[in-house]
Amino acid sequence: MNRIALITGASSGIGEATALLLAQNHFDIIITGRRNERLQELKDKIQTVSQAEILILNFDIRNLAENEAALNSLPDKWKNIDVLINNAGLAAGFSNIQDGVIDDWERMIDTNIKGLLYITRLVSNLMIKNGKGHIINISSIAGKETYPMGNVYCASKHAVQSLTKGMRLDLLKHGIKVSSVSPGAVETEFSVVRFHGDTERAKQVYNGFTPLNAGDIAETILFILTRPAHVNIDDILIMPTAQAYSRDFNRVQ
Ligand code: NDP
Ligand code: 8X3
Repeated sequence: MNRIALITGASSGIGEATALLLAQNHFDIIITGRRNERLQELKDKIQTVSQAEILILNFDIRNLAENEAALNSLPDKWKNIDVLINNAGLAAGFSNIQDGVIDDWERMIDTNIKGLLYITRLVSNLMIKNGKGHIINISSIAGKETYPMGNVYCASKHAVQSLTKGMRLDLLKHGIKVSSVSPGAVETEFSVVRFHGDTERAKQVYNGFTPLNAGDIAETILFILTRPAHVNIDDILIMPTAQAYSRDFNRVQ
């Protein structure tokens, strides 16, 4: 019997690659995000490569009422969520603290921290009722180090690290596993979003070295999910070979 995974932010990047991989590894999947057409395309793609059942929940994770309505809309069978992958997130902007754009700050805090909390509260209650579960939070090297002009994004990912520990402690007595994955540079739509659609600037982030790709993170998540029942992977820090610190790269010019 397939396990059920709910992946937030499955319409691109790490979330999309994870949905594809888990669907080929005995999971039925709830895919979520704001771009419904992307989710529909992903569902169609998955169904050409696997027998997995896919359910789309199309909502903005920043909105508590939308989170509640989406989870309440689940048919009973889909409420047996075994795995929650808290992946939806973004960096918006790259500026010194004194020049920060308030709307960018709010989008990062509302998505990366508050959205993650909203859905975790809802799904962890279902997991407690079901007596099992595993939550994987997608953190970042930015959750372990703070780099110049990364201020609010780094703070939001430090919050994810702290919340991972908080969840692990509070859910311990319920037998629910909690893990985090902390990647360095992964080439997805992340930098295009960070630079507000400036694709040229986004490309420069990955100039001269081979970044991680979304599939690398999906494989790491699958590894975490396929450990025996008595093993909890608390955190994995995964970096490109050519990146040793958040701003230290071995670039070939
Ligand atoms: P992408 O931009 O490719 O994907 C981000 C996903 O998050 C999209 O599916 C997007 O869906 C979803 N999302 C963003 N805002 C919302 C929202 N308000 N409501 C619902 N869904 C939302 O980037 P990545 O795949 O790289 O990012 C995934 C996670 O990985 C993020 O948490 C990011 O911080 C983290 N990360 C990324 C790294 C990288 O270098 N790329 C490195 C370390 C961590 P939609 O727009 O359709 O709503
Ligand atoms: C994304 C990686 O280094 O741009 O979390 O913050 S970084």
